[in-house]
Amino acid sequence: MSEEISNYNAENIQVLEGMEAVRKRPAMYIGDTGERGYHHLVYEVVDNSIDEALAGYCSMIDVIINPDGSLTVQDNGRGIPVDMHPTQKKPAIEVVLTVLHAGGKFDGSNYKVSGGLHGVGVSCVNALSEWMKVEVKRAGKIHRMEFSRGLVTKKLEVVGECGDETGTKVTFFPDHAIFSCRAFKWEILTARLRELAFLNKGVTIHFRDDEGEAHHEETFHYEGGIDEFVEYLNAAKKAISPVIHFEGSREGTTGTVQAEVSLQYNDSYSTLEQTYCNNIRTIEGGTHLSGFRRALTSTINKYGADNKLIKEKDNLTGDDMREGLTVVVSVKVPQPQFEGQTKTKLGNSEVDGIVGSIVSDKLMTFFEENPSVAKVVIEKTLLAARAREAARAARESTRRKGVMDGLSLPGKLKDCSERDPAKTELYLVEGDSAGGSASTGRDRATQAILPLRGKVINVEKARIDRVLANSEIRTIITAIGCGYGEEWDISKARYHKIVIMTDADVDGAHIRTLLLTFFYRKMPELIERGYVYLAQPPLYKVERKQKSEYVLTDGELTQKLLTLGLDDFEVKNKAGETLEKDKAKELLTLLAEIEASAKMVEERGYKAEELVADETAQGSGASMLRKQFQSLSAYGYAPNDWFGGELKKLLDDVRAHGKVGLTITRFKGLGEMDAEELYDTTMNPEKRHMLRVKLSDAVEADRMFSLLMGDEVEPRRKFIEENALNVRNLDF
Ligand code: 28F
Repeated sequence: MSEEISNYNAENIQVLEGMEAVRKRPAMYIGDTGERGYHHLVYEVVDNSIDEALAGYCSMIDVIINPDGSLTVQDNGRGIPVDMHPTQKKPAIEVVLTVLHAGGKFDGSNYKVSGGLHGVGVSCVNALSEWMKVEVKRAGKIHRMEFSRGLVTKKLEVVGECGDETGTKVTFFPDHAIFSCRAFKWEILTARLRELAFLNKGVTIHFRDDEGEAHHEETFHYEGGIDEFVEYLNAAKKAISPVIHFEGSREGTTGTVQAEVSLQYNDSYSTLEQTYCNNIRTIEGGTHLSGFRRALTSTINKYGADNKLIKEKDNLTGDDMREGLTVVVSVKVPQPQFEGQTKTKLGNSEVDGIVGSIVSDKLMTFFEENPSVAKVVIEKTLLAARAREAARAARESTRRKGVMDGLSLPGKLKDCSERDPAKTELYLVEGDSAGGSASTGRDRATQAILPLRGKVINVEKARIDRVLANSEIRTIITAIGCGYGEEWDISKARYHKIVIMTDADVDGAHIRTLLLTFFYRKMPELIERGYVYLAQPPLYKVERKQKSEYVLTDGELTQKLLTLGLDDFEVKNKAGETLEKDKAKELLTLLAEIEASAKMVEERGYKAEELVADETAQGSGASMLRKQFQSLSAYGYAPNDWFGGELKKLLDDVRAHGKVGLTITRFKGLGEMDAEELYDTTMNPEKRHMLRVKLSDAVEADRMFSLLMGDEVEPRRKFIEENALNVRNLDF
């Protein structure tokens, strides 16, 4: 008894209180207990390995999603010390893993951020994990400790020898009693691991997913660091300058401030600025960005004036100089101050001057040594300025004619009577006939209709003056009411829901994509605030004995018909045993999916049967088919039961049985529904299924739009080639 009591000394109570504090208010430490917080756990552990790499002791980091859903991070650093901690009277490894914020910077340079979301330390991950196992290789021995919800369940012990190998391995399983998220997502982790590899040149991060059936694997390693990051961001754009790289460091008030900038101009009209502090993405910008922008503007103006490329009257703006610019700014700041709504704005005022002086010195030198590049950049800037002036002139003149300003709305807008934008919705409807039905069927108090006749311009490839020359675009700008460019003011939005309503066919998809490109490139704040929606009109109407139902997608129709078809239908497995209802439904759904995959690979000129037989066949179609036939084996069936026709016949019979007594109408377009149907299925707030457009990852979104909408044909073809097979359209 006395032993236990003495164990509960001050340190242990501090640990207990710390763990308890984290588990009581987890969102305070990791942001939220949803998907973001769940993945934030991984970044906390990986950051320790990155710090060990920054200190120069680690070159390889492995991240593995394990089959049981736990996640392992392993590095080949020095290994967390296992000797007794001088003051805490327990091994250093236990201190690092159980005392809040105990990690800190190991080699004195305190770039690790404290407080807020960034750098809460691996002890928080421990507190929020159902279990955690840590293995350290150090001084020839393998040491291990285990924890549950932050508390020691297995004391430190030597479990083996490791020769001269060193490193740290942490495996953890998040506590599902705390998190609503249930699994790690490949796309989320790859985006951040790739970003970390770009930001820490030379580090190798190997990522493997052993849980999903897809068995993803990818290695990130960039000797070129953020230069390669800029190339990656510009992959689908046409470069018009080389990648220009600056770096330097200056003494700040809290230690050395390091700054690194890579930039490249491309022929697009958009600007991409990715800024980081201590590897943290500063989405809201801050003093490193303002320093960069100021230096870019002053250097271009100075070089342009000295070399007679710019005249006084050109009055160029910063925006003009950033048209077509992709830039990555990465600074390392001891004790950074994060401000702003989401604590992602760098506040240290001295960083502005430090970045500014590094960039202006080195950019001026670059221009002087590369006059042809300087000329290209300045000419592009001048064109941007002229286009901006032309747009402003056009706006002025139309304002004088009273067409564009808020007072007189475009004729074809069928506005609603409600004035509070929080209650009103604007439907951008493809075509006059659908526009007519929508206008007839709508709720006139809260729903406005704007029929779109012509094609919307592809803004990815057009400068501001040509964008505003497009009448559809002008009408949309006027209807929304926020103005444009320099005059943009989100508080003037006349609706807080802008709904894109197009046909479910290829033309509809194209118009929808053009509108999304316009909003993403020219009115991003509408998307950031969640004002933009996609209407989901039904694809089918299913009628049976005077009762009619609307079905949104092919997949849903498949499920409905399988349920109906299986009603009194006996399905057996290979061994001849009758399958109970939901097993039978699972099998038939699998057969429908196999049919769709086989059809898709055959459309691409492959023979499905050969792909399945050839273990080495690459490509998403082959791996999908192999996976599906693996699932089929659970029912005792083999591929030739499908290719031989037996299972295909079963699927056809169940389908036919499901359709008995049904009338299935496929809607070719919105115009085929009458006003009441269109309202009831797609606009009625009680029954509709609208999708809200949100930007999960700005880096990927920018790449996607330039890939799909940009000028470069080859990258687009490659992207579609790789991703087309993931498009699921179960034809029934
Ligand atoms: C998979 C996660 O956590 N790697 C880590 C080290 C290395 C040291 C360290 C970590 C010193 C006393 C605070 C080793 N030798 N990967 C990791 N690698 N922590 S975490 O030291 C902890 C500090 O407590 C380390 C010499 N100095 C530092």
